[in-house]
Amino acid sequence: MITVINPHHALHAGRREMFRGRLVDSYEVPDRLGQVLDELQRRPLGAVREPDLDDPALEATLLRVHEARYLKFLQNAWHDWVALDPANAELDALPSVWPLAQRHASRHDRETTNAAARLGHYAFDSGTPLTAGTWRAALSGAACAVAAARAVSAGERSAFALTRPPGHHAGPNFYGGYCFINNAALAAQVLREAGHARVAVLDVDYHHGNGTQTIFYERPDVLTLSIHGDPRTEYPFFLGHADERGAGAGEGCNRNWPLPRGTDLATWRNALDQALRAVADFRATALVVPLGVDIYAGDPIAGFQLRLEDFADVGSALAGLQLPTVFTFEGGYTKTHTGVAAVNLLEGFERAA
Ligand code: OKP
Ligand code: ZN
Repeated sequence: MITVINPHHALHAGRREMFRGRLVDSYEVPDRLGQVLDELQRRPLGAVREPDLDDPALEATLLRVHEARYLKFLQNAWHDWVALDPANAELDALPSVWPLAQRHASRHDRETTNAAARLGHYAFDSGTPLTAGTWRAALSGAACAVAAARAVSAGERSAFALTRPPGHHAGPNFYGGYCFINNAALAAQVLREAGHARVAVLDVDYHHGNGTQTIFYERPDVLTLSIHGDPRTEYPFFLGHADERGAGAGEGCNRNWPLPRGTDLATWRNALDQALRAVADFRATALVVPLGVDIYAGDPIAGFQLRLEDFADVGSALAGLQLPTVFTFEGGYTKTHTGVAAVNLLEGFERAA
């Protein structure tokens, strides 16, 4: 398995996020990636490369997944935030006002010119700090996902896009949940364009992959599956129910397995087996796995009960599909076990592949 690492990930280092009425220290910190890299150096799985950052094809791929207006917003958001008030340079950008969805309550077709208010047009939470280096870090991360997918379409059995910020909560025109650009969706899109007629995305992060689901909701060529904490009680709350099955041409091409807080390996594995069957029934020829290891029992912001020794079994079950596979690094927030959990899963995959 090759690993494509984001050399600029640390340019994105949010300081504080809003959580239930207070600003708390960011959970999504550069050390998360450092932990995975350290563990990969202890237990190597293959070559670790950097992506080509001036790949001329990257922009076209980005535009297949995200709206041009959204990407422009992201690219300029920090500059506009500081232009509003030079003192903002010392502060992470967080939204604090949103257009309402209720009937007649707000215009959605007009974008405010106030840079602070504009954040509310694109962000779905106030827990996702946007910083001076966010765009560069996220763009380099996108290059990692694209490079990993290209390697796999060129014949590698598997590749790991080791990048942050994560991506699975980012939609066609929205950010949130620490995510700005949807790396898993980019990987799926690249695999499609490389000739894989049907691609499956199987999201194992604790949190529903709402961004990925939204991006592909009406597409019949990408099957999106997510196993996650039940949105009735768990973030991101407003999507991820079992009855969301896709729409239009994509009807039947989305499946969700919401599970209660406290779910242990046995129940979680049962959902995984159903998801694996769905991938096989779809006759996917390539697989993308948004790899969130916040399903680990020790995670500080999640609620499943998988133990570190369970992760290898998850990896080997994924390998059982025998598909070219791209992993993208998503959640996982412990200060000490994020690397072990991730590499346990990847090693389990490699051993069984
Ligand atoms: C991103 B990914 C903690 C509140 C949780 C957002 C969680 C985003 C998870 N203070 N806020 O799916 O791991
Ligand atoms: Zn998560």
